[in-house]
Amino acid sequence: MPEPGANVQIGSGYYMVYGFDKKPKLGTVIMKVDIFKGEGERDTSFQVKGDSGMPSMRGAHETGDRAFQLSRKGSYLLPIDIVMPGDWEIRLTILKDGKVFFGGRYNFDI
Ligand SMILES: [Cu+2]
Repeated sequence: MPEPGANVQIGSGYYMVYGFDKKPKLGTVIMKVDIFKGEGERDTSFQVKGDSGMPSMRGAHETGDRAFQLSRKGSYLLPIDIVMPGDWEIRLTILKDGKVFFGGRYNFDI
């Protein structure tokens, strides 16, 4: 996926923007996903899931798919535990009506 903060097209007529409550570092960071349709009308009818881990230590820290929770403001939120320095990856899946709408990954180093 492009860097956090960019508009990411996730299908015909929809885009999302993702980011973090702080620059990812050791500890817990909250990942935030906002989904919009058309010209920027927020859409909260999706399901968002995230799996995280270290590509260089496949299987060591994988969380498996976990569901983002919808906040009162309509953002999808998921806490992610960064437990050691190194290469990290977050795999994002966005579903609508139970069908995969978008899949992407974000890689970063701590
Ligand atoms: Cu590790």
